[in-house]
Amino acid sequence: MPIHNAHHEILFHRYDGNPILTAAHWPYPANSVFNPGAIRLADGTTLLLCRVEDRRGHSHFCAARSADGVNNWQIDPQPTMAPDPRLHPEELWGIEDPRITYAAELGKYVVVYTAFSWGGPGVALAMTEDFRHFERCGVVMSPEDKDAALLPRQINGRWVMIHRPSTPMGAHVWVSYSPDLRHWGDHKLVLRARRGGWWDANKIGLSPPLIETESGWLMIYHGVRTTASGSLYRIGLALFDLNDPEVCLRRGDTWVFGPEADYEREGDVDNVVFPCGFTVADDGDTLNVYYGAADTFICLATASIRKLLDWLDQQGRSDAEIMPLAEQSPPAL
Ligand code: BMA
Repeated sequence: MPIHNAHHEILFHRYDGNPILTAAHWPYPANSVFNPGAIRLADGTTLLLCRVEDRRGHSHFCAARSADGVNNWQIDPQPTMAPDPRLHPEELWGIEDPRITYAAELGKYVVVYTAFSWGGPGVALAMTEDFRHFERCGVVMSPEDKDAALLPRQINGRWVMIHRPSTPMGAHVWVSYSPDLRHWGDHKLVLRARRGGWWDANKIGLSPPLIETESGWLMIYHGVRTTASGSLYRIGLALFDLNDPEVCLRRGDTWVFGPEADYEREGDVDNVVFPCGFTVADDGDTLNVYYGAADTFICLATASIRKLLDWLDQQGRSDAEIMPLAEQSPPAL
């Protein structure tokens, strides 16, 4: 018996062969593989920088390469980037959830990831040209902060980072700027978690890096709903001004992708879909979204960028329309 009501537009299509990568594929012992960063290399190869969790509970990164982004993954025989707590104490309990951006101005890939330190999870940054050697810049956003990615180019002479600090006021999405990728400032809150019963109440975060489109920077973000039986991680959409990523042009009210398949419903952490990477196919419109399912598997879903933008155009509202509602205080007792 089908359990999911289909009276909503289906924007993301799961690949039939999901999950595409599991710990069973790994050439060395691993507990789980999930939340991969993704990028297409110059020769068209898709590279996934997979988060691999070992049986201590600590994560590292391992690269998997495929010509078509779906099959025949060549997995590095050893960890590609392992935590290095001796030189980088911030990586004491592992490195997690990489987001990759190609910075053409530098001719380098920039990997922004969560470094799990004694002080909590913070945002760290490393650069690479080949996904074999990594130049670490250390912590760029101190704990507690995660879900960060760099924009692919400078805006008005500054690098731009989207990230998600957590405070007692909730976990919201911020933007920060840097002249050199090392010193960050001019922090601004750009997308607030809603409150109350919303699917994206209290805690949201960037999922993959922002996607540059004609209409603006398309953001795929996750919202976390806390329920009596745990958290539900779902995905929503927002759009930001191309020249000023502080300006939210549209935001959808409903989630567009959430845990439904068995491999998303059940795993080490049930009911999680968590994309950290995307690639765009040669047609310039098909988005391949790589996501962690239930903190256990790596899966693929596709979407049309045009349809996502159309949906935001029709169903989305501007920040000014949404936020007064989110700001409403609870009624006085
Ligand atoms: C988030 C991140 C993700 C993880 C998710 C669900 O806070 O830590 O790495 O996939 O929780 O456990």
